[in-house]
Amino acid sequence: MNQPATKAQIAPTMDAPAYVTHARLKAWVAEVAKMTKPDRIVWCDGSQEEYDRLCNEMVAAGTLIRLNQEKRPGCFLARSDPDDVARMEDRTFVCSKNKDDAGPNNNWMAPEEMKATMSKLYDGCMRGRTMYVIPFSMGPLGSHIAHIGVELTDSAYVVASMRIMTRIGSKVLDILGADGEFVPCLHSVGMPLEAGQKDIPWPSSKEHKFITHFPEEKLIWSYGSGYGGNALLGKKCFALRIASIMAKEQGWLAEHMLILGIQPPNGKKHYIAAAFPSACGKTNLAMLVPPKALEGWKVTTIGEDIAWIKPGPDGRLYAINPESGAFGVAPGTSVDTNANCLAALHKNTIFTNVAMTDDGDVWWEGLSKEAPKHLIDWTGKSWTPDSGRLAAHPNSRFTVHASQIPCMDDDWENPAGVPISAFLFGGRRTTTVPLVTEAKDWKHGVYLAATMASETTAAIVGKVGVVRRDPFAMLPFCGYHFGDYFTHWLNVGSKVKQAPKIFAVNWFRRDSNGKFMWPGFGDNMRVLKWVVERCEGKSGATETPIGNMPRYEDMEWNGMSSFSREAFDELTHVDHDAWRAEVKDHEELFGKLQSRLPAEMTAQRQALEKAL
Ligand code: O2Y
Ligand code: MN
Repeated sequence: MNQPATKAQIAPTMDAPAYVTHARLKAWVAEVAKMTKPDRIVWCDGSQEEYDRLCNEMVAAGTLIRLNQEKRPGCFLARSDPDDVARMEDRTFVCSKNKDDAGPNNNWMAPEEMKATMSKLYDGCMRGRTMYVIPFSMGPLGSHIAHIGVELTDSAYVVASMRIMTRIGSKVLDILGADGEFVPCLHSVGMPLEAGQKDIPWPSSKEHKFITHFPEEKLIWSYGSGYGGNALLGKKCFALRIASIMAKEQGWLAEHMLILGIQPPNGKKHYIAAAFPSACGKTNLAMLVPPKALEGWKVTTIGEDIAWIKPGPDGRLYAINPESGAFGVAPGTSVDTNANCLAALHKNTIFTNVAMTDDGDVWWEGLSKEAPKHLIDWTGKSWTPDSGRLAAHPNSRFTVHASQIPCMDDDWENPAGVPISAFLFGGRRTTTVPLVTEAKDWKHGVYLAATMASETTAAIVGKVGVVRRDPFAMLPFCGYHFGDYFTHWLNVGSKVKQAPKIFAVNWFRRDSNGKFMWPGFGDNMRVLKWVVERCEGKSGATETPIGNMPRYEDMEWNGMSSFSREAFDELTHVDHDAWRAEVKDHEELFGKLQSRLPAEMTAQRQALEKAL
């Protein structure tokens, strides 16, 4: 007997809008819909109307809270599930056909096995929900350095965030045409709604979480989390893990780097790309305000998290920011630490897991010296300063469009990219690593970057404050074997005509009392000035076993005259015993990568050992 179909039984329309001409894309969307069984499919056009409609729907559903529109026009607050607050490195996999290709730096599972496991989870996972199709461009539309992806997701929060973080919608389909290349990205929060089941503000699977990459197919599958890099698949999954593989195959670089412009007074502008592990103040450095005493020096921002870098026709390396927004850590952001960023957050910003004031504004630790007398904390509970817990989650975030950041460089959307003069590599190191070291040459620079380490922070799930080797700040993001990655960097340097200079920095060294030895923030400009002058062959340095370093007289001390020569000597001191232990640790890292470690890295290590 024929039963009347319930809503949940009605097959979603498989038909793409008439303007979609890409047969492979339409077939993939239909195939995913058949597996995930959404109630409806929405092709995102990327318009303001669409964004507003989704935000209104999310407010009605309790996913977003509209903030005080006088204080923060166009701003919203999202509170995630308390178990879904950060990237999950232990649930992130690179599923290459050959296990060795993923390297010891990645979790691995055979692609068929992972697909079998996840296909079961995906089966019917979008029941009761909408599947959104988000065509997106990583990089300025039509740039020869940019690449296109399409994300299928059942999260409206992801759509709204992707519209800030990337260029999305119909204009991307125009570029894709009928048969352009795109990276397919599938995401589900992993919580189907059975007939009549009420939704919750932040759906995410309690039991199963996977963030997976298939290098040979250039395919991304993510399941179970709605948060940040786990769900906005253009960011870490595509722009770093998959793009790093594409970059190796095609002869370019996809890096975890900010890009900033430095304009000396009456001088030529230089662009510097800088790699730092998660939550090491990258956003602050990218938007640095130079101290008043360095009059005439200007800093502008191209990007604050990721750089795609390709060789240009003149033999230099050119970089774009593949993103169009910032998904930055809120705690610690203040008018003192990052005035540019704070200014950007006054409108059209999605805040996630920060605290809310009684008048519908936002607050987080570090925003003001004194906390408000009463707040609603990131979990939605009443909070007072004596509550004994943080009001904002330490990994709470803002999502803001780059165009709102006052210090964006005029060329931040230049499709040709900007030429890179220097690479900086930095970590959070309490001891041993001096303020700044210049590599002797490209190969030595690759060694410095390959052996960098940092103390872990709240950006990832796990232990905080543990020193871990984080080569190129890419440990969680390199989509293939680190040994091959070092080889790729060595190759790029040998091919370009004008390789950028390479520097290592550490803003976080402490003295024997545990006090930071360097003020950081705006005063980092003094280091950048020395870097730029070294690029121009203008400033001096002294040679040490670990590289070239500025002498006291090579640095600009105007406005900071109380910083003594002795303090600088301590900050740049090379403790040979500590460095010998450091080299042992390099050896341990290299031991893990032995099967594919380029001989040059061993040669560099031996040379350093000898010099010490
Ligand atoms: O992606 C997340 O969920 C948080 S981690 C993050 C966010 C923005 C930029 N960088 C990072 C990072 O971990 O490096
Ligand atoms: Mn990052």
